[in-house]
Amino acid sequence: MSTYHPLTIDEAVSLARSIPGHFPADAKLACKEIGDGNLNLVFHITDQSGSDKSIIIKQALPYAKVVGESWPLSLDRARIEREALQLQYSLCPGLVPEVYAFDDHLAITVMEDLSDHVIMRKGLIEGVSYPLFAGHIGEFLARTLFYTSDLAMGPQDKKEQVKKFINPDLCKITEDLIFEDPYKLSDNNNYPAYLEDEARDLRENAALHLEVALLREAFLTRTEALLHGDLHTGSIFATPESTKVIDPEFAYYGPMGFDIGAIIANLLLNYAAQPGWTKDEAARRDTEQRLLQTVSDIWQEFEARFRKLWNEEARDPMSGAPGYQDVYIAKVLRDTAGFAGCKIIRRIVGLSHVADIDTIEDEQIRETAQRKALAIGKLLVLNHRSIQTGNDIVRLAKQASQP
Ligand code: SR1
Ligand code: MG
Repeated sequence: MSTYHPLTIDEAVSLARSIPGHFPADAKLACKEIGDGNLNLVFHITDQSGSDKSIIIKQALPYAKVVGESWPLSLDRARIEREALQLQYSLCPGLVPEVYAFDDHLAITVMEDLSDHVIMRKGLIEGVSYPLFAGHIGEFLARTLFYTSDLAMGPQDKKEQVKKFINPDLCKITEDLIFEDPYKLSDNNNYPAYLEDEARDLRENAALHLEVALLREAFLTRTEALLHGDLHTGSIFATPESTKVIDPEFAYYGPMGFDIGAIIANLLLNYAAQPGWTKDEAARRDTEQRLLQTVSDIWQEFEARFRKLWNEEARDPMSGAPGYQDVYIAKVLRDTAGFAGCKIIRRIVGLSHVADIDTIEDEQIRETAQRKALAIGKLLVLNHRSIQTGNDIVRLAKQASQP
């Protein structure tokens, strides 16, 4: 049995060589550690002798890289991530990388290299448009959420699956960074002095605290489906034609709207950041409109597919009860809006930000984008319980953007 230690570059190359049937025996392998996330090492291994074969080896570190060894994290998250990837691949093979091998003792997953794709956050910042994205992510969300829920699984099998995806360390990160820290004084928070008025409002706004408490309760208690758990645009590799969802290390059983809200939040963060990236006013308005349309399309694509799966595949004996589907979907939509709001707020004042906003060079434009994002986030959280259509989310985003 291998004992856990962070792999060296040479060890990563040997491991790559040992994967049956992947690289030719005489391959000249090159390896780079390319992890730019918060929690893991990522080795990119390529064959320099012309076979065009390549792989990714991802290894969990026993602590959060972004903070250091003072923030320990369980290595079991690598097993959880790998099992979630395999399950998601079985449900959506075109939308998830293939797992080739793994070693749970070393907290390692060997998987398909997607470097012909670009991290979607980077693509969006560069102005790339993704016309097929709403359909792709709607498909991913509908299938992964439906097939892992009580609607599609027998209650016994589902509970067995819930056990496998208990993920306390990673859930604690979410609980702290999304549902707690932004609403109190915390060393984890990170925002410029000029946003102190906004931060104070987040700490003192009682109406906001009630809505966040309700959303937090849903996150803590509702085992609706196996979530990706961190579905932001940095967890998606994309081209205009293709979408691949990666990094489900935060996977756990929770409320469906948490995943849908995550992706919508990140599109809205990019929307708020547009004045920093698209200088021509007409082009900027087009891009903003396209982003808002994508938000609305994602909900529609999800809802249409989820309803179809429900009508054709549901095994829950009560799933045909008149009105049940509509009530269920209305709840998922309200959660989607509320979680989207929470996720926007944390990316402005919390520990971990987004490049869409933080890398805007002009401080005045950056500040305006931050304030716009916070206004959108707060409106979504405060109004989430009265959201009735996907377009209501877009309406609130536009309303928050009025000067
Ligand atoms: C300490 S980890 C900070 C953030 O990075 C991940 O992508 C999650 O969003 C987490 O909240
Ligand atoms: Mg990640």
